[in-house]
Amino acid sequence: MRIVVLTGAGISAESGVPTFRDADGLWEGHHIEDVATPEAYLRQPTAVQRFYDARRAALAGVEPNPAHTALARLEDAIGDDLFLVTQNIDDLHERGGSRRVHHMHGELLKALCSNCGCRTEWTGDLVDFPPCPRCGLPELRPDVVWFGEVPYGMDVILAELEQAELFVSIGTSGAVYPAAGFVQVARRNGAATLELNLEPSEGSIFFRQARQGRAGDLVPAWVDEVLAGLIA
Ligand code: BV8
Ligand code: ZN
Repeated sequence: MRIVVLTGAGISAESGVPTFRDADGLWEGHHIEDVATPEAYLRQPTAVQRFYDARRAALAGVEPNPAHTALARLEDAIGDDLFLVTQNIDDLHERGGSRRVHHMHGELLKALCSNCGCRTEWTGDLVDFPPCPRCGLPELRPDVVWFGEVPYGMDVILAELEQAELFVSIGTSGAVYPAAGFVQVARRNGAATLELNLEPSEGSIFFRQARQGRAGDLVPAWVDEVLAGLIA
């Protein structure tokens, strides 16, 4: 069975990564949508770099939780029949053991050069605008997709959604597009749909099945069911 799993900030909440809903979506009094935009970066590059430097540094203090490791177990069992796409820019899926993770909104641990397009692993700060390892210009920005920018690999994601027999959404509020529209694409292609979330999301009505609770409980239980089904 081909399964597409979409995750959001809720899957990392129990690891201690704040969700966008937490703190009412504010960062230092800024609406996140105001900080996470190309316009904000042009207007106040240092503030935006500090926003991401703080989130990058915080990764050292968090660990994957049972929801992350359960998805890695599922990948071990069904291999490429699982397509894991995340809106999260943290590295907890990979540290939880997942090998194939599609970061549609980018990754905190990568830097992108606005001048030459070079993409490089990055663990430190960018607020001092260090030189790009390829072109040498101080044009490195966080390798994340800001509001108004095109998410990464939409063609790959849409192709996977077209072949999915089951679409599962975990820990997302369904407030941000195009991710919030994936359930409709999957349904149009005849897939079964399941939402695992603390509360009904904005798109909950589009899911055939929805279970409320903490991802750390719901995801391992759901994966056990799937694996049992495989054995049955
Ligand atoms: C684009 C990276 C064109 C940076 C992010 C008007 C109508 C519709 C759309 C738009 C519109 N105006 C503008 C748009 C488009 C815009 C958009 O959707 N805006 C919203 C605000 C209306 N989208 C864009 O700009 C996108 N680009 O559209 O380009 C295009 C389109 C299609 C094809 C080609 C081109 C780009 C959007 C990406 C922006 N970057 N992140 C960064 O991280 O700083 S978005 C960011 O916010 C996240 O990545 C994520 O996507 C979103 C936050 O949502 P969630 O992850 O769901 O988190 P949230 O806190 O909201 O919810 C957490 C959920 O978990 C809750 O439901 C909670 O109940 C649950 N939960 C909590 N704890 C637990 C739990 N569940 C289980 N267990 C728990 N323990
Ligand atoms: Zn460069």
